Amino acid sequence: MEFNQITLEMGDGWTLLTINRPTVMNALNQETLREIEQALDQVEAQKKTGALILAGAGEKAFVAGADISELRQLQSASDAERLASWGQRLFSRLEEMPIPVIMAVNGYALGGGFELALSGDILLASERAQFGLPEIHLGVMPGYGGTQRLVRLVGKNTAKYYAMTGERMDADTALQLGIVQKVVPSADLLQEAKGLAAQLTAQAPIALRYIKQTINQGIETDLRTGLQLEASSFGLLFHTQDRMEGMNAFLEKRKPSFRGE
Ligand code: CO8
Repeated sequence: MEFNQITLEMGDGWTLLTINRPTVMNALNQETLREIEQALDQVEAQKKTGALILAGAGEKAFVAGADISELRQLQSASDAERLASWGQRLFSRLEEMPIPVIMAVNGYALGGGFELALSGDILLASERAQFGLPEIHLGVMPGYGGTQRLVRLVGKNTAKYYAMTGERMDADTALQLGIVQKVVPSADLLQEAKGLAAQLTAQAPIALRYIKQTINQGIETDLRTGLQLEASSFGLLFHTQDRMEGMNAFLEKRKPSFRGE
């Protein structure tokens, strides 16, 4: 499939989706949202995609938010609500994908761009990355999940601080707050992301999927229910051939070869 606003590249153990609108800092217009949806359809249709990496084209931005020129033209509250709900559905779909999703944040991740990054499983940031929720400066608020996902990572008042002031944070601050898992030199970012994707791809895929699902669902529930969920997922993994392979490989002192079965 031909895309105008994104590129999609598949390699050994990784798929790289790049938002490709560098002249507007990779801002998300509706065509870009649609193309990301179509790209996810393609990724999900492939059997062996490994991990998905999202990145922004160019030197300066991951994604600098929703496209403000498009937002300005929205005519009504219901148009704005519809667009917010669409973006939220898309980001939730990313968050719930059955494969790991790595966000490679090379520069500005602002507004909808920060919200997009927050829907990933693992965030790698270049030293130049800047995160923020500047919607308040436009007289609005986060609409693609920022008020909900950031608070779950950093707590109530820190989330309020960033959403209410619009202040940006640098990569090291995002690392300290637990938003980002690793900060790397800009030149190494994509290589690092592909290396991590390959590392995850070598793990047992069903176990990876259950880990992701159990953490995602567990954080939305109470501890007792979360623990039940964990026990039941743990039990289900004992039906897989990969668990025999993993345990046999350990006892036979060799590397496991997982097949996702
Ligand atoms: N939308 C549209 N165009 C943008 C955006 C954007 N979000 N960000 C940058 N651009 C454009 C600029 O207008 C400029 O275009 P031109 O060259 O034609 O003048 C070009 O990109 C380069 O930008 P700058 O000249 O501003 O570059 P700087 O290096 O000086 O600054 C910044 C870079 C800091 C990223 C700056 O461009 C900026 O502050 N951008 C806007 C950031 C922002 O406010 N983001 C939040 C947007 S709102 C949002 O994301 C809401 C999400 C929820 C939506 C819910 C649905 C309704």
